[in-house]
Amino acid sequence: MDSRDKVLDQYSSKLYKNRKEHVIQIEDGEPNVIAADTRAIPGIMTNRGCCYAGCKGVVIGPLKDVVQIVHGPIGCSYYAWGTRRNKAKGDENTKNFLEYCFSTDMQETDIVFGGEKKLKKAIKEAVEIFDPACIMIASTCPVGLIGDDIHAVAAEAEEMYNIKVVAFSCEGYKGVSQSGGHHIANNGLMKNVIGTGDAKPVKYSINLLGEYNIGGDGWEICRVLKRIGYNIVSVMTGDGSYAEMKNAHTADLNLVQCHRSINYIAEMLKTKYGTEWLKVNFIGIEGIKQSLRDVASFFNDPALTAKTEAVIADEEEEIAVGMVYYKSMLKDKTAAIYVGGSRTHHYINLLKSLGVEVILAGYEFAHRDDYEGRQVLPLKMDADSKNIESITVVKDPTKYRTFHTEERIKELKEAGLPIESYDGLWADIADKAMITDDYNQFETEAFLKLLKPDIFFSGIKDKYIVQRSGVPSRQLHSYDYSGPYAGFKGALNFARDVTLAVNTPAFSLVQAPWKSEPTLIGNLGGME
Ligand code: CFM
Repeated sequence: MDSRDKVLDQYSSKLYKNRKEHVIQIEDGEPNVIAADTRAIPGIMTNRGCCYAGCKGVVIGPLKDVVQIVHGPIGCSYYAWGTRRNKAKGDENTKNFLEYCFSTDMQETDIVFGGEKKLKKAIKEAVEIFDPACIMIASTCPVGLIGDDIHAVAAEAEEMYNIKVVAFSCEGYKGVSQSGGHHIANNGLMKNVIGTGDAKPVKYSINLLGEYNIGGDGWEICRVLKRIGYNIVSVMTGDGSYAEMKNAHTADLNLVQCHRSINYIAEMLKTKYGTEWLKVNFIGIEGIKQSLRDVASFFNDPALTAKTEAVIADEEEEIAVGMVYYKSMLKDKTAAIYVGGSRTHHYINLLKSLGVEVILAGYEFAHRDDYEGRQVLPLKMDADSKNIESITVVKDPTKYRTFHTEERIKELKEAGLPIESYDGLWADIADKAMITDDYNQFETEAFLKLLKPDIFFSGIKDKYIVQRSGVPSRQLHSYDYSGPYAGFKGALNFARDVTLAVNTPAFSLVQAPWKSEPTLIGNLGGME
């Protein structure tokens, strides 16, 4: 029996039928179809978050100059407060509200009699105290259940205070994971923010999409892009702002880092404003180099191309000695990576360049296109995906502008530039790797025992369980207070952290408690 069967065999037949579609072992050259973006099974400890987490926590959360009011009981706000390391800095022109936690603190009486009054009061207070240019409202489960009309409240407040007020109906129960919240956030930003600014286009301008500045990743990527000579119009949304995002439609090109959370905006920007998008990966040396070269090929200016090569050579040289050392310390190691919907793929490349092979990988909430590539699109709609609003945009009559002609784009695509394309995880995962979609605690532990990776990359939920069983772990959602991990310098930070984790003697001294102690103690009928 192989590892996959050994794990799945422990399920009841009903569970087996469901999970067998979500757990596959990669076979080189095979289509490798996987089931994804379906409901988690009640009772199974899934690692997913909710729709509100995807909207407020992930996509709109990092917008620093926006007062974000969570309309719901206080627990939802507290949970979202400062738990994701999306760093941001304010300056003399940009306010930064990220350290605050705004909530309407709904109580039972509000649930019974309605919470709109409380929301209006919260907006009034926020305007009086903080004077923001934009307020965003994110609703949590009870709001959807009792039917507060947050959109009407937003429209009224917008008029009353003459500021932008955008409401997101991202109740936690919508959709099957936080992925639905990404989509709702993308729609809201597209309808209400992007395209409302009046800045003029600047030369070689770029939006960086799906980069949330975890541990300072976005700052490091922008440093390199600016060194080459690009103008960053907006970053969506790490260290991002309402002020910048309004003018995102003026960029020449969109770079998509996290495909899962923001591909909707990338597509809509193309349709509405004519901006092409390129899939990039700024994690891992080969990925960064390829991405920078792809961007240079898009602009096709000899001076920019030469500067790209000079910056690559310079940045690479700076980290070369360190990378050789860390590579020697990590030779022939194996890893498992379980993250949300994008990072698993991004980090394979970086680990490969350090000589580490990923043998076990998983996503919490990715869709089939994140695994198999966008050629599987469009996917069949089911009841849950229909529950998430999907909007259609049309060409903007005045702001639509294309950088290249259609023929030129066709040529660039034929030359291999990933314009509007993404090959998914399968493009880089090793043959025989084990993949689990919507991974759960039971499978995590079972596969760790069987496959014994040298290091496990995941999040806070499983970190300590894994470490107690003797396998070192690094958090890939938050970077365990370290980072940045993106860009050239980030790769070196990552290599250092992984080397320290894998080579620390502590984990070889750990013995899982269940190996030496009984897991159940009790007595039966008075007998010991
Ligand atoms: Fe995109 Fe993200 Fe991720 Fe994600 Fe997330 Fe995240 Fe993630 Mo945690 S936007 S899909 S919803 S890269 S918060 S910064 S690390 S699960 S893999």
